[in-house]
Amino acid sequence: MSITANDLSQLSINTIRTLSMDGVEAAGCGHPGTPMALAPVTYQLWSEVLNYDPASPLWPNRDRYVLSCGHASMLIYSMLHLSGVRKITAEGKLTDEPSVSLDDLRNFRQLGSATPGHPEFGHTTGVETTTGPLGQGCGNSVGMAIAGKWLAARYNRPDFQLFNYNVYAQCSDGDLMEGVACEAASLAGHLKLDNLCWIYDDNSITIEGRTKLAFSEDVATRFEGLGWNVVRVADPNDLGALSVAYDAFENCSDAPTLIIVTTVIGYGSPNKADTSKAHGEALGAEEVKLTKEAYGWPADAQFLVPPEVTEHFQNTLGQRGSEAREDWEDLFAKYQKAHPEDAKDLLQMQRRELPTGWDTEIIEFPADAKGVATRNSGGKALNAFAKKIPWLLGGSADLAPSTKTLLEFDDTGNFSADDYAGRNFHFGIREHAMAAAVNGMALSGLRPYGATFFVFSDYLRPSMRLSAIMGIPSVLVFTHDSIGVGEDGPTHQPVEQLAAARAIPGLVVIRPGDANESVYAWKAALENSHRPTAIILTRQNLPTLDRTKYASAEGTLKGGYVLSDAEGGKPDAILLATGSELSLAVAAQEELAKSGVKARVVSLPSFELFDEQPQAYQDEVLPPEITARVAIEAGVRQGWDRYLAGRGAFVGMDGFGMSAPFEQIYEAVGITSAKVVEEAKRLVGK
Ligand SMILES: Cc1ncc(C[n+]2csc(CCOP(=O)(O)OP(=O)(O)O)c2C)c(N)n1
Ligand SMILES: [Mg+2]
Repeated sequence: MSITANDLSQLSINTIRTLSMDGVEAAGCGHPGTPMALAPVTYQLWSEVLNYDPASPLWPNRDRYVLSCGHASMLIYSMLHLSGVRKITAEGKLTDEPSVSLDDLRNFRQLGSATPGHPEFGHTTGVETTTGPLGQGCGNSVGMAIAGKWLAARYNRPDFQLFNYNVYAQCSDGDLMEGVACEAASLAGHLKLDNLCWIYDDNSITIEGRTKLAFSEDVATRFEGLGWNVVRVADPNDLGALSVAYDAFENCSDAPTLIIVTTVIGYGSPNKADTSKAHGEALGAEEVKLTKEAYGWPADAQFLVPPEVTEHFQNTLGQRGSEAREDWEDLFAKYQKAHPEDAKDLLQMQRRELPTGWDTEIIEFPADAKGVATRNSGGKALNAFAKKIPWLLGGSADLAPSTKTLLEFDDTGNFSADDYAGRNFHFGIREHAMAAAVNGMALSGLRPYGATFFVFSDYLRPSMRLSAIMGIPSVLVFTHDSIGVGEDGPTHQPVEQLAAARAIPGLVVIRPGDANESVYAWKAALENSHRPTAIILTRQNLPTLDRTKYASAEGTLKGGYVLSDAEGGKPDAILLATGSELSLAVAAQEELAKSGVKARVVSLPSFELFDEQPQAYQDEVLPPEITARVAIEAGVRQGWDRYLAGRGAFVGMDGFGMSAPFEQIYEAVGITSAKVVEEAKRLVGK
């Protein structure tokens, strides 16, 4: 087929293609071939289908566009540039500047540009989620579609169709090979999310070569089996066929849609058969020239944007989007009058605020030596806060009876295909898709949580990491947090997961030491409007400390605090502990006192929160001159040394646990108050 730029569509498509080629060429790296092939698919979506106003990129009922194959980032950057999406500052101010300028395209992958190697949420306006790790965008899109359904069910009223947006995700072979996308697709099919459309770039090629090397399943049949509506487009350059496919999505009302588009990577390039050229590599000046000639493009022009093209996007996407957005704003103004409370909720959600007074009543647990598992107290805290925060919602990966994360008050309901207003989610045994969907929900203004056993945090770690990169308020509740799991044995006993979670920059990890600390752990998580939180809770009972004798659990908000000081306030030694080991420290303190060793107990539920306190406070809690320190935690030592003043001791795990009643395991691995006493005495020379 010869390509001539004889109409606006073709001109626009070739502009997307050549911009992508030029961007990758300038950077000297990137993936040019995929944007070149997908240009018509994306062009047709943006110009004819997407309800999106480039002049108001955060309009709440906008359609969401996710580029799950984030390696094709020049595609989204070209679209953002050509459609004139305006930049929103870090403070949330809409500006007249472009989100992606021509200079940004020229500076693809360079320091400070709006065009990093993979699309980054919060960095480039119009990027709805950070993608690059294949499969994640697919998972996020399911969360966004869930959020759309939930918002519609909760906030739409007769005559007020506030929410009816669609979510479109472009995905590649790699996306569909990844487990997370399959889990997410299974969930989406089950939930009949008809507002979700994935557009699959079926180009039969990945980095190592033809997909037949490793991928021979029938994707269409798989997705039909998952309950999806599957549509095929044989030629991506057939805009009519693409229109028919997008119509088929819009007309399908009981399932998500997969549009399988058969494409040829590096379309138009004379060396398109050379797969390495299309993957992770610039085409090279000569081939760029030849390809531009094949497109009927001035061979030597670079970053050429014909003014008709930007105008064309204004007249299509821009026009349609601004009308839809203005209609919506009129509707919302009326809604504010008719349903002021609901409107207030929606505005607060957009600003990531919580309802006034959400934290005025903090539940309290009375002192109790027998105590309660923090999963139970955490569940009570969650319920108490959720009563005040209508958009705090979530669920578990089939473990709610164990994670205690069910919302149990009136009007919560189960989120299902029959009731999109439910606040209790059943994610199924799909931890990874759960966390990816939770991210998508958080990106849509909700305050979502997902829950599972802590040991299975490894199954969802990539999504947890992305929540931290994006700075979004996803909450993960991890119960069964240590060898305290007991009889289930080492496969179910997290040992290295605390260190691993703490290693993720920006993720706040909180392991409360008793019931009252678990309440403040939730409070801290909810206050984290711009970063994710992992709350780590026990299966076994922990004594509820007598807070008239010990310091207030509110210290949890500072990450660490002096729970119980040595008599006279001049300790010989400091005992630091988190979670279930806090009571061991308290017992050791009493024991040490009998031998004349004055010990201070520091509860350190969150390294991250503690480390961001003023140095003076940190020194007050951990005076630098007191170097006789013992840390106690039923996990590996990694990460603890910075609190041990160079010579302190660590009482914890250096291998895996075992299957037995938990008290016996603690004895067997030597995490006991006797061991703490022994180490403290050794350090103070007694
Ligand atoms: C989880 C994950 N694994 C590996 C990679 C590295 N990677 C980038 S693109 C790619 C595969 C490219 O093939 P495909 O997904 O079909 O995209 P196409 O090249 O066809 O655009 C791989 C393995 C990645 N980005 N994410
Ligand atoms: Mg491919």
